Amino acid sequence: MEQMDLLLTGIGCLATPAGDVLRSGKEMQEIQEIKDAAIAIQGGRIALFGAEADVRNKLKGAAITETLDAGGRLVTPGLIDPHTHLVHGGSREHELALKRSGVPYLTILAQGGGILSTVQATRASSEQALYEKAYRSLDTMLMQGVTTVEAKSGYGLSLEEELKQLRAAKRLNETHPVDVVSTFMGAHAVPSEYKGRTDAYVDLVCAMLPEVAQEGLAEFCDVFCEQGVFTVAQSRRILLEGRRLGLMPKIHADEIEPLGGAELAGEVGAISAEHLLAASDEGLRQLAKGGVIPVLLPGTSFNLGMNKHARAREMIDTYNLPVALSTDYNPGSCPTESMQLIIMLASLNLKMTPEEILTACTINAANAIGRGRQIGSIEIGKRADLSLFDAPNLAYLPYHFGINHTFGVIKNGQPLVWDRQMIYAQAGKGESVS
Ligand code: IZC
Ligand code: ZN
Repeated sequence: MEQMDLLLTGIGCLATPAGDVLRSGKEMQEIQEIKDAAIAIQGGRIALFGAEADVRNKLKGAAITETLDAGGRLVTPGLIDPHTHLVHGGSREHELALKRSGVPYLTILAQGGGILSTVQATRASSEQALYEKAYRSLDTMLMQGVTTVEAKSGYGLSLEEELKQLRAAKRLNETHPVDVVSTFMGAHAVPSEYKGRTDAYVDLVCAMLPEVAQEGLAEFCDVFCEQGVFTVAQSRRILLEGRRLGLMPKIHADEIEPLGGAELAGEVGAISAEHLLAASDEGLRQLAKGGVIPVLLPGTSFNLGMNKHARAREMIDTYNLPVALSTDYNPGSCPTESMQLIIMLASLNLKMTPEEILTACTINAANAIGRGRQIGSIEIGKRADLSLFDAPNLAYLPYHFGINHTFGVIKNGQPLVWDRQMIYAQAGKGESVS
């Protein structure tokens, strides 16, 4: 312990999942809480943490480059958002009145709006414009305490246009301090030029996969398996072909209709299955059997005005599943970058406890994007990704709602946000947008 880059002192409450690996069922409730704590960081990683008196004792004689006082605040692992449609052109507020008058999400899509409206706007945007728009969203996420996000393509729906979105995401990962993990989702909708010829479009998606894989532009392959979009058989074809080429399957499953997406997730060994509002009992059993992580998106059901919610309590209590949470940030069904809103909705509508919610937004979210060994908990050797909240304890986050609690964010040991101000211009990975 001869030298430390950063010592974070004065932590009123340090809260982290108690284990550094995926947490299932009852384990989700197990949170390690340390009062009056400190964290020592070296080389971007957590070197030491615990009660401040103990940490200081162990550091006796060590040179400490910088010390920051957390001022008695709550410190958690950096939040992780494992399901977003980050990179896209335009917005869809023109559909708001239609939506509020009761026209269903899938009807708007079938009429050529919804996702297809964003496809038009994305195709009309340059890679640079997509990059700049998403960069600002990443800033918003960072200010919410988020340090890693997953980003899906799926608004290009042709090889070139999908690659454009994926390249923008790759550059975001290289230049924005928030880490961006990419998913190819060519099977997000059937583009209008393939209307009525879904199987031909599935052929095209399968033909896109080799280039996506060879260029290393995505780690995962996702499909919107839903009534009127892609069937279970079509989804299976795409996910298996992706898997063969090294892209791990993910699936938008049983969001609106119980098609059997959850069962398919278990069958193909998907890393995660998303939404699951309509998943059957058998589907939930197959998730548990296949080791699939259910990623729940309560912002989407909230914003679509659905009075139905994913069965989080049963998933945790009965099926012993490792639930994760995410925003689903997208311009249609969930236009918000706010993980803190999701934390509130997970409490209100999914009846998850504050401890389960933290687990779902950190270690389980990390595992849903294949990063469970590097991030998602405060453990010696893990990356020093930390969020500081103006809150006395964990339960305060879902309790005091509608505001941003984030006081500070540390990423790879670098303070990016402090005293509610973005300070990362000097600390970022490289170039900034302007
Ligand atoms: O743009 O509507 N559900 N895909 C599946 C979405 C929502 C995103 C969108
Ligand atoms: Zn989605």
